[in-house]
Amino acid sequence: MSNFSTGSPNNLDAFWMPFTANRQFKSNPRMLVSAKGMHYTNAEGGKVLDGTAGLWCCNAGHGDPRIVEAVSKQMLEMDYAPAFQMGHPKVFELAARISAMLPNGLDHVFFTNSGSESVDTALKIALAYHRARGDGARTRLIGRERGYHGVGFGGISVGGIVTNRKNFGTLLAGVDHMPHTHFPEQNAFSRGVPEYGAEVADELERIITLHDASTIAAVIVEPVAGSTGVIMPPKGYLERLRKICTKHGILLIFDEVITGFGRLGAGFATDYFGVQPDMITMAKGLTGGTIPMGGVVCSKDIYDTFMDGPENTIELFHGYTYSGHPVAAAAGLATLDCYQEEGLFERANGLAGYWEDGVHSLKDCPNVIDIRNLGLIGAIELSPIEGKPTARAFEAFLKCYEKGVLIRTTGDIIALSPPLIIEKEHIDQIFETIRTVLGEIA
Ligand code: PXG
Repeated sequence: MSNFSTGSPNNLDAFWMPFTANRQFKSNPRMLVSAKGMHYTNAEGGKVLDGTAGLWCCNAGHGDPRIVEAVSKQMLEMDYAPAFQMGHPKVFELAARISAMLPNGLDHVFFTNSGSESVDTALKIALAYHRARGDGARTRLIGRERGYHGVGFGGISVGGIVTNRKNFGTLLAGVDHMPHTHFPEQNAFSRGVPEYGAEVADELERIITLHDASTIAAVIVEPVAGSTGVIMPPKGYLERLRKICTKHGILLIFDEVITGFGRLGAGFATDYFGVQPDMITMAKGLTGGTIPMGGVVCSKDIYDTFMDGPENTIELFHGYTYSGHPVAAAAGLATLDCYQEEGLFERANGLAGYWEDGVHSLKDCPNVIDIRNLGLIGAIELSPIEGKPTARAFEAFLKCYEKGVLIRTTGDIIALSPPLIIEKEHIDQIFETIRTVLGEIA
């Protein structure tokens, strides 16, 4: 007989935590127990200012009553509906609203439950699209060094972060990588997009010459790379990628899991940069982090290519039990209402200058070797302690948390991405706290 009664809240052992130093955490846990607006409350009763929107996802802040109500209502009304061969109204409404937010032609949304699933879905759609067009030799996928596209096998294959790849065998075959766009020598302390580096996009031409365009299905990039420690696209770089992909019949996928839903002060990076991909992957801000949900937006051309055979055949053999889950769809709709009613994307845009000044004010702090920013993203790169990479930034993370500010670190880079409801006084508090901490740990 199963035993359901032995769980204890004081036993931290059973839960294997993701992307976490488990033993270190469990010896000195940092437990968050509630959240409202810009703040978490921890188990000790301390208030913690959220400088990271959870993990880049709580763009509408925490605990907005509109989302809470929509989710509760949906749970009461209908908890679940089968995702295959059945529908429910909210998911259609959400797809229509997302496509209305995007440039013309990006019209069709396939729902998933996370960014990783969105990436794998987009890569599969790219392969199946070329095959459906009778161009099935196009099977190669091109990512970029230092790219992060989640943790599915597709995502880590096109991704370019060595720790996420090296332990997991052979990955997908037929993948190549463009060079990353981080040029600290030329671009350190750039405000917004850096001037130098657009020409590195031409490396894609070299890769295409090596493999031949007729073997390449898609190129995937983060318009702004997040997880790797925040790397901005050099001025003109994304335009150049778009041109090359179009010239060679290669699909361009923008992974907008972090840039989507207002992070740059525009709906999406495609709007911000004025460059239109063939597919966009999204998650996180889609439901403000409240209920897991992701999506892939496809061009009309891609969708129409699939809608071709006999009407009673399934056009794409792909989907998840929880694709377009009604509770997630309700959360998504309410989150879009919050963004719209509060004008949060415009608000982020309006605060971007103040944010930029704030983050760059740390230039004179000890061990700061670069500062980068765009929209409501900020990154402060620290010089590593010799022989102990990541230690300096992790110490800064712990000290900021002790002082009531949640930051995120990756390598020796502090990455900041607050909820879009942030006020100027919160911005001041984040940068004052980091200044104090960088002084203390120098
Ligand atoms: N693509 C991109 C561009 C991402 O940033 C994913 C895909 C995967 O999403 P899921 O929902 O499967 O985790 C991400 C996720 C960080 C951090 O602190 C970033 C992510 C996740 C957790 C932490 O940089 N990005």
